[in-house]
Amino acid sequence: MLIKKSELNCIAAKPSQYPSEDVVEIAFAGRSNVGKSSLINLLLNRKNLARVSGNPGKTRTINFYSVNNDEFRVVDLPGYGYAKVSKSVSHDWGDMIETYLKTRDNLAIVIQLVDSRHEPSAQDVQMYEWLKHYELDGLVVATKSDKISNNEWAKNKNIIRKKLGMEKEDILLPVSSLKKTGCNELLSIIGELVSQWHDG
Ligand SMILES: Nc1nc2c(ncn2[C@@H]2O[C@H](COP(=O)(O)OP(=O)(O)O)[C@@H](O)[C@H]2O)c(=O)[nH]1
Ligand SMILES: [Mg+2]
Repeated sequence: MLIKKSELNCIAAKPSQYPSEDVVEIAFAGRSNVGKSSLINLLLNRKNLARVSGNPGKTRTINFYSVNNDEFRVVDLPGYGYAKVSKSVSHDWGDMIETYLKTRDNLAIVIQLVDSRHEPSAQDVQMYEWLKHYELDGLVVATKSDKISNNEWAKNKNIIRKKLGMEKEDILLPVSSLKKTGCNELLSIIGELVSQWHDG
């Protein structure tokens, strides 16, 4: 998959603000600070398309990016689990994500990000359960893989799979936005999904 062009398409807080459903969407979900913006910037080959946050928990919107003149969209879902937001705000985010998941006919998959160093949180588990429920699961990316050794990863990948309840055929892919590892694999999986979608 060659990324020739990417641009912000739309910022939405509610469904009436979503863009049209005629372009296939690949969404990214994960807790705040997991490295979602860094990964999107790297994949889309843009330094500052998605903002890398020194101020986690600020994004309360769903951001849609158009790639290759609407060949597909990348959708940045609000980060969850930031400790310093109130219960009600955190509830809004859950609502916002679930509303998107359940209403979006052009959504091919949600790529869930978890930190390669840690056991998934209760909210990570909840998120993966939603994805399974809406049949949008199957691809989990473990971020910041530069921060752990191969030995630790060998251990952590089993912990992550087990805690999320991933099926054998589900993919768990370690990536590092810092070292730029795992990104070509991820792009080729995305390319495959996008072409499957275009082939109907
Ligand atoms: N070491 C390392 N740090 C990363 C990586 N990806 C993101 N970070 C750092 O993690 C923090 C959160 O990243 P950001 O992309 O804003 O996360 P988001 O809140 O999920 O969008 C920033 O300080 C990034 O520089 C990575 O692959 N390796
Ligand atoms: Mg972000």
